[in-house]
Amino acid sequence: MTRALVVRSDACLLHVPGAEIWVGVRTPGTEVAERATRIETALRDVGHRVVDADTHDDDVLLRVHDPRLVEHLRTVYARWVAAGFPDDPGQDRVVPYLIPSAGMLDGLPEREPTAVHAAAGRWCYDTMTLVGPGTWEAARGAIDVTLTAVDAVVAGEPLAYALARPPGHHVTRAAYGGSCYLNNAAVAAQALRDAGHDRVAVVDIDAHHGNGTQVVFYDRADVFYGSLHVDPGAGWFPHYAGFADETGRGDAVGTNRNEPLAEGTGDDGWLVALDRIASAVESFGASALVVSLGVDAALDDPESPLRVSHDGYEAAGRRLSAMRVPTVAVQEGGYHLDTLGSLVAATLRGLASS
Ligand code: SP5
Ligand code: ZN
Repeated sequence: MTRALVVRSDACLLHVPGAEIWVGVRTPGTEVAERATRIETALRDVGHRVVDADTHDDDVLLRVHDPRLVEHLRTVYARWVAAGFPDDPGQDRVVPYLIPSAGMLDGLPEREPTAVHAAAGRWCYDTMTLVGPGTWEAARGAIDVTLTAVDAVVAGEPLAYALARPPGHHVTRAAYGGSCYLNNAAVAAQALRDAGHDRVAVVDIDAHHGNGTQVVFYDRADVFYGSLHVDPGAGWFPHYAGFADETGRGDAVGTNRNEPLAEGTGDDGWLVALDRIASAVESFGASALVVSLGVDAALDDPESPLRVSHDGYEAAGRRLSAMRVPTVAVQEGGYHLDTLGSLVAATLRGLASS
């Protein structure tokens, strides 16, 4: 079997979500550090080469994200602590209480709020994505992991896997959420563009629609985004994006492709949808590929109902490897600790097959 280059970082373990506030209830966080250690162990066990990330500057990051979002994430936890929230009212994580909606503002300018508890909702769109003491270091470390994987592919490696954590595909240019803080896959795609690939594709096989990556590139005819995911119209996160009629804007119409899938779809339907996306990418003519590799579509995953098997993930990897373009796979979701390592290994086995 061909080995992939796996890039990891200790920094990615520093984010401890602590909790997710769901419908107002504090529930245990699902995007835990053990996800990354389980995946790393599984990939070492099957003989992949594992390297530590190199540090990278903010250049590509600031081409994908609003600099104010990046500055907010860099500083908000210290501001939260300085304002005393861990003691009064007893909240040790940054969590919004007011998120300004388009309807609230009705065209008024979106101001920069003075209070940190208001700023918490200026840049975050849900209550599930808390910021704690190591969140910034981990999210920024995931960018270093991702850019190191891109460097390897640009230097001639056919397949590099970024063991990025926290994940990223729900982050837009200026708003984070969905257990994500910085959009690793979007940064990978932009870095591949900057390295001279004229057309880059992102194929997102996470169970959820990557609304962040979609909108980052929605007006861009040079980056194709394709996703298969559980139908947001059937009541699934991210609820407001991921519909089949979202195809891109302006001269980018046709460079966005969504395949929303019914609950319980299983391997066959999932792979047919992936094949449609892969064929669209081949017509687009991408010379480099980013795979948003979430394994939460799997049978046992607690966060989605798509019921995809290990064989399904391996077959998905094979279909994508048949494109025969340099590939950066970036970790997204996947929450069932006992199987997510073997699911990632199965996908990489497929991705490394041609
Ligand atoms: C990267 C990724 O896979 N993000 C997925 C975020 C979707 N979270 C939606 C959560 C919906 C409510 N789940 C209840 C769990 C309560 N802890
Ligand atoms: Zn997901």
